Amino acid sequence: MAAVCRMLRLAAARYPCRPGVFRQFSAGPSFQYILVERKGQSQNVGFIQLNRPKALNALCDGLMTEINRALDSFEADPQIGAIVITGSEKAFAAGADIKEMQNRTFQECYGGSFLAHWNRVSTVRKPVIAAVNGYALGGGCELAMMCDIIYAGEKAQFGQPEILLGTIPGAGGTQRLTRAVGKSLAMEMVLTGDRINAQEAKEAGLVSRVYPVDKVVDEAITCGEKIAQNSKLIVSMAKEAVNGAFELSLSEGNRLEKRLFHSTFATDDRKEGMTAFVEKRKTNFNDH
Ligand code: CO8
Repeated sequence: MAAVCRMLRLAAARYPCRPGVFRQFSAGPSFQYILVERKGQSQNVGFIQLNRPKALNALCDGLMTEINRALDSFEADPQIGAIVITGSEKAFAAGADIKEMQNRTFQECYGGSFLAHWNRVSTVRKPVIAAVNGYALGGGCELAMMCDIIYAGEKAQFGQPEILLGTIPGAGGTQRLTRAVGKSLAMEMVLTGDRINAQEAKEAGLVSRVYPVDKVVDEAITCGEKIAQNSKLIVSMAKEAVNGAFELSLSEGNRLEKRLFHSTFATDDRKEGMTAFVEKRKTNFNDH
């Protein structure tokens, strides 16, 4: 009995958010601003839907805290191989909550590191796919850009309109947008507040695919399932290597890639992948 108690204590310490994982998939609403489910035939895609329709999914502090909680749960869940974040057909997210920000002072923002926790999406080790319909503006566009892959519905609109509110993007908009679409278009969007549509976003490299409005979420889940079939361990390494391209010089990035590539040879899954190819059979990865 003592041994069982010890095991339970160890498990609780190792996976502190496991009870939350269970609750979020049960019928009880443990989230106020988002819907959280598992999707895909093997239930291996984590699904987060922003759910503040009256405010066009404006990103209030509570909503971002809930997204972070859901991400923590999916990150800790060994069954989940990819995560999809979406909004509604009208709005992915219309930006940070302007009503919540309206009366904030510089001292509160700076002193309290206002919205510092917004970064969590970009630190998840599992791949995150944004399925964007409707408005992705300000913080909404930044949220999409923190994801690894962006799929857009035909009527999606992307923009950084903060300049029209007398402020500037504050969650990576000036940095990630510029890297994605280049200086001229990023400057135009950030300085005028003008939006681009889905097709323009695709041509500029901000999104990888455009689908009919009612197909984009399913396509994002299908992409998540495809990723989740691969070794989760190796997928994380591949994601880390690609992200190195945004942080490092070419030689440092190539060195990181080579080290990660070498590291795959320490895994069961690399051996399994190559053996399965040679034996002309399907792979059976175990994420080790
Ligand atoms: N914040 C709060 N409420 C919002 C927001 C928002 N960003 N966007 C829309 N809403 C609310 C509206 O106030 C309205 O509520 P109500 O009915 O109570 O008045 C409801 O949503 C519906 O909006 P509209 O009536 O305006 O709907 P329309 O279809 O006419 O227009 C638009 C849709 C074009 C999307 C319009 O709502 C709009 O321009 N919204 C604001 C877009 C914007 O400026 N976004 C940027 C916000 S600033 C930001 O994101 C900074 C991020 C910095 C992060 C910093 C991290 C450290």
